[in-house]
Amino acid sequence: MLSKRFRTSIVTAGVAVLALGLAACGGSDDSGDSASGDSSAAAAGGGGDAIVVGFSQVGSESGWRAANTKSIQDTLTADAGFDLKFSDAQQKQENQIQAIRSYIAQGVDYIAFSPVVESGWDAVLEEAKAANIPVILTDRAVDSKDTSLYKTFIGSDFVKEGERIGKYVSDTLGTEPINVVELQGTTGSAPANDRKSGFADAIKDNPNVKVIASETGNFTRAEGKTVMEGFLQAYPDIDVVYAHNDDMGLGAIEAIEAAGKVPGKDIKVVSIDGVHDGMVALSEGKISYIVECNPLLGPDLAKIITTLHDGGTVEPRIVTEDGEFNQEQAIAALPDRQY
Ligand code: GYE
Repeated sequence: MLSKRFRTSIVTAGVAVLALGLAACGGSDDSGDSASGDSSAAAAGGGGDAIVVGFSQVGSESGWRAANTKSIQDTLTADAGFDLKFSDAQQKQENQIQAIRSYIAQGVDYIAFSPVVESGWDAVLEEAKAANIPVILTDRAVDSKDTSLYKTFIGSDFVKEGERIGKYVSDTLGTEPINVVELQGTTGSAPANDRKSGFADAIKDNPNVKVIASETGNFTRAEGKTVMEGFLQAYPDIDVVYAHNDDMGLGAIEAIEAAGKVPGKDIKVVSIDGVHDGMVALSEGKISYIVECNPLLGPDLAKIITTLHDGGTVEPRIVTEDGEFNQEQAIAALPDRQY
């Protein structure tokens, strides 16, 4: 019961943050230029014309990504007034750059994308700006210094996610000396960089918690399993696996079981996301703790685009709210989970 109330308040808070983000800047000017207005063909029509949105997705590496894609495709529909062009970059930056260039060439009204890595976007974003096509970052950040290259960045605070899981590890598991291995997300991606640094920061004052190895598993179950197999061979004394997402944690569980050990007992697993399979593993005690990362960004993205289309402006950073779960809370939450 308690956990249900907790969830409700999180959802409410998430909506409030977004509402504030959109409403607070109705008349004000963010650092962007006037790109949202005149160049878009659909804006001139006044009614009826679909808003053309080009969306470049990272790939289909995880359960989180599948839920995120579904949310975007289910929301930006023809019925809702959108013409969505969607492409999957298969975790390759060059594919995303190519997709964005093609959206620019097609003269779409808006470009949205979830950047696979943080760096290397300035040139293509400048091309979008020169073509007067507003860009919206969803889920992951870019490290571009010129923030006028995009209208807003909507998504979770990944540093905070890393801190929250680090606090759990330090406070709950780190009451005695523990050896931690870390499965990092895609190298150079915002969630991998931030979840690593947030975690490191949260455990730094606890001398019991030692990270003995840290490698990328590229956010996939298969690579999480392979990297964990290597860790198990190299280190006989692993106490905790910190996986940057549930899928890599689930891969690690397969490796732990194949090595004849019991996940949740011999080796504890903690992860980030809260996707269905992760929550099931948590409810079974195979994962010990999950910090949530909400993938359902479609409705917020639609709201941002319609706000811009109506001539409004949006906050440059919109943070989605996330919960966290132990076993009991996972059991209570599972029946109502949307992903
Ligand atoms: O945690 C992971 C996915 O960018 C927040 O990407 C997203 C991450 C998510 O592959 O499962």
